Amino acid sequence: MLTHSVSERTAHFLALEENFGAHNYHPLPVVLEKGEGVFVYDIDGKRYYDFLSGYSAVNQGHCHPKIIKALVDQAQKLTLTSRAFYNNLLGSYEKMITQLFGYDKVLPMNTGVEAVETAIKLARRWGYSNKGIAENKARIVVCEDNFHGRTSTVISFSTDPSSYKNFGPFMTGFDVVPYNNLQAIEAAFQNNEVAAILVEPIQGEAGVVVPDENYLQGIRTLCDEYNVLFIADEIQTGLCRTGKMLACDHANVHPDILILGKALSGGTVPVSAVLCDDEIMLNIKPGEHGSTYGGNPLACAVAIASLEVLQKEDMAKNAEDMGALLREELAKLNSPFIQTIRGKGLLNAIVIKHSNSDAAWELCLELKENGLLAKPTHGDKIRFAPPLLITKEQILECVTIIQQSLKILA
Ligand code: IF1
Repeated sequence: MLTHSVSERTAHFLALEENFGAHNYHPLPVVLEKGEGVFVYDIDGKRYYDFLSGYSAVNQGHCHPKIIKALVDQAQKLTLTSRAFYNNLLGSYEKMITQLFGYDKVLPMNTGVEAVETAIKLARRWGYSNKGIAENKARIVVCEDNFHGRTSTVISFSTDPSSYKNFGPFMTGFDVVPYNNLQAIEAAFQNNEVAAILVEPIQGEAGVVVPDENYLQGIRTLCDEYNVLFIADEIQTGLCRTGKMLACDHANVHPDILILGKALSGGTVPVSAVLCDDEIMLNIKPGEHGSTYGGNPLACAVAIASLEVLQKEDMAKNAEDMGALLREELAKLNSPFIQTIRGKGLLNAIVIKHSNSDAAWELCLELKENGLLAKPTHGDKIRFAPPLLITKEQILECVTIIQQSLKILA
């Protein structure tokens, strides 16, 4: 077993979090102090490539100057009005994001899971008001190995015991089907109490599971046939991460409800959004849903800048090209320890093959020593998801770091 020592300063910060913070994470032993573009720097000034990007919240790169400028300028004017009053940014942000994604309206929230909860309420409300489902009978189809957040409702339909065990009792009204299986969805849709299906276009937490080419189009077709709403959770896959503005764009599919989060704020403050057309959105009347910070002017300023940066710097194209290069170069390593390389754009993962169940963790410790930060998901998978402005030279340097680090598994 390798022992990776840490500096005294690092040990000091690890101890603070150990002693005074909840133990709801098991972070890599590195203490970060600064971020800029694809790089983060620890408290000893060491530089790392960030291959996690805040779980895809930092698509635009750490502290993107245009996003930070928008944040700082607005922070000195007005940060929060509450929705009891109007503000001068919300309407223009709403116009921009609805026209960009092709929906009538947006409901602004903060964290991703709040947007997922909002989408669930909108779908149920539509089920009762528009589809005629009996009160409290609406069902929503979800997929095995889903990850949509950590509130009590959302973990109610998780299939991962580490997300739901001993957090019951659970919310009812959800039917679980295997991912990437259209027959299972059609079977679930035979129940006319089904109001919607909630799905990740690519399953992120499950280890970047990319479905068959026809999957999303198949869901769209089934939803049209059975009058079921298609809810796409693009919180992790959206905003250029997979090589298109939305992962659904690869399949030319338009969901009925689109959920965005994470990179909508470029990693500054929590900003999420639920987009859909009037037929669905206007079922929620004044006073029936909301949030203290939802749609605050600071969030609007940052979201406008974050969306502008993604478009002006054509980050989808770069994600497409650099992702293809990354997967190609990883394959060329022909490593006996890499079982699978998979992903789309710059949302990628490798599956480690090794007799030691800690191999992925050990590899991540070695990657850290060599200047690249990544973290295992579900034991043997390591997500490789750098900020979308990474260059070809940087990708090649990172592949060399990965190649060098794999040697510790021998
Ligand atoms: C953690 C995972 C990733 C998400 C999708 C909704 C949410 C997320 C597709 C909720 C959030 C985050 C949560 C964070 C780690 C990270 C994560 F490992 F948990 F699953 F990215 F894969 N839908 N994902 O990925 O958004 O409320 O967090 O803003 O909980 O450890 P949130």
